[in-house]
Amino acid sequence: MNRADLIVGLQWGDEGKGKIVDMMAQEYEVVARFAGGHNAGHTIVTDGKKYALHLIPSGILNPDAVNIIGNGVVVCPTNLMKEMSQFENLEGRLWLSDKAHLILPYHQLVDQAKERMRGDKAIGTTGRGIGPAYADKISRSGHRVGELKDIDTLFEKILEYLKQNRPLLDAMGVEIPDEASLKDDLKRYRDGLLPFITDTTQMIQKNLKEGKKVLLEGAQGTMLDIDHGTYPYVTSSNTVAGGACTGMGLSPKQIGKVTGIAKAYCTRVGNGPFPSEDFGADGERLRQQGHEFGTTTGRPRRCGWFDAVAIRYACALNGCDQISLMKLDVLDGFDEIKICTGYEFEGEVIDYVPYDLEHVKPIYETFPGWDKVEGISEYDKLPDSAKAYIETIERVSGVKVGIISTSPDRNDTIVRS
Ligand code: 2SA
Ligand code: MG
Repeated sequence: MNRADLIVGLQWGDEGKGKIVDMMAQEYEVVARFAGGHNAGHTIVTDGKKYALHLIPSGILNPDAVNIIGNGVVVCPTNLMKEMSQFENLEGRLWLSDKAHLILPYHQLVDQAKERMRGDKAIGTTGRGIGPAYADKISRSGHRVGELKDIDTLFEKILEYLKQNRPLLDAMGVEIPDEASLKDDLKRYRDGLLPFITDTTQMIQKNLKEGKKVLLEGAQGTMLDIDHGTYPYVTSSNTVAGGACTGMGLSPKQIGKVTGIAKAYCTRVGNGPFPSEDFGADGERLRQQGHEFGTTTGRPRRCGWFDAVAIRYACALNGCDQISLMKLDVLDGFDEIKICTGYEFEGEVIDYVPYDLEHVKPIYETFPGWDKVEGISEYDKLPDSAKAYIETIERVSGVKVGIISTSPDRNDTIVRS
């Protein structure tokens, strides 16, 4: 029996998972998503053509790979179908779990209404209906992809749901879509998605048994995990390695090599604690040099220094075998580079992530910078100061930095054996 390799984000998302997943997807026969929804996203450019991926796994660009959207994902049919329209001949190459939950039009409206009601305490969600769809799943009033097989029954169930929730929806100012358009939507979803719906739990188990190479593609990052992240400023799913088991139908023993993706500095979109955020010129420079604007919503990302305390925590939670350090070239030209190696919390120095990350103060170690690492693809060619930086990350996290990226280009990647 083979085991499935896993890629997870170690920070607040946008670590650059896309580049590594895209590179690795070429070598795998099955690529699967296990959590999140179309709040995730990256753009892949191949042969001069640009593809925007939010829900479809990156293996779609490998003509020999099978792609699975697992049960732990929340699926907005409209967005999935739009994404699918970028590709031809998807039948047999893309599968959608019958147990995945649907994001229906009212979920997005509820997401946005709740954010408005929170005012300056807003989470800063992507406004895609992710939270409300997961909330319905957990409170056992959600609807699953498999229900699209019988849309008359699904239609009745949704009407009943809307009836029961009407007072709440009215209070939030959510306008419920009319019945005729709801019925049309459901027909559209069924016609577009039915050929792709299957029991993906059986499928993944069978693939592993047959010795196929399986890659699991995480979304967002560890610090956005519903349990282990900076709650309530998190997304609504388990983004950590454990989420790959529940969100795919795998046992912990079926997880193979775990690669944690981390950016050489730190970013976050949306609100919530971010101890090593830099509000000054350095933060602005990271944003400009790193083009730190969200791919899904275009929002400018908050920027700051590498947080080694958070990385150590993330490596432990995910069982990382290696770190893939991304965007090292963005630090090119800085005179000094900082790493947060501890927190000051309630008058004490701590080296772990506490319950309340809002009130910690970062403690930094400062390193000399370097001129340029952009485009370097051999470890030995890195400047000594860059090596010292990487080795500090290894020392603090206790995990080897096995991959280093020095530009968006696939070729500009250092793979250490
Ligand atoms: P939501 O919409 O309920 O999930 O929002 C809750 C919080 O989660 C944050 N969030 C994200 N932060 C960074 N990147 C995200 N997606 C990446 C992208 C994809 C990736 O490039 O768009 O790296 O996997 C993402 N999705 C959700 C959001 O800002 C809120 O703080
Ligand atoms: Mg991204």
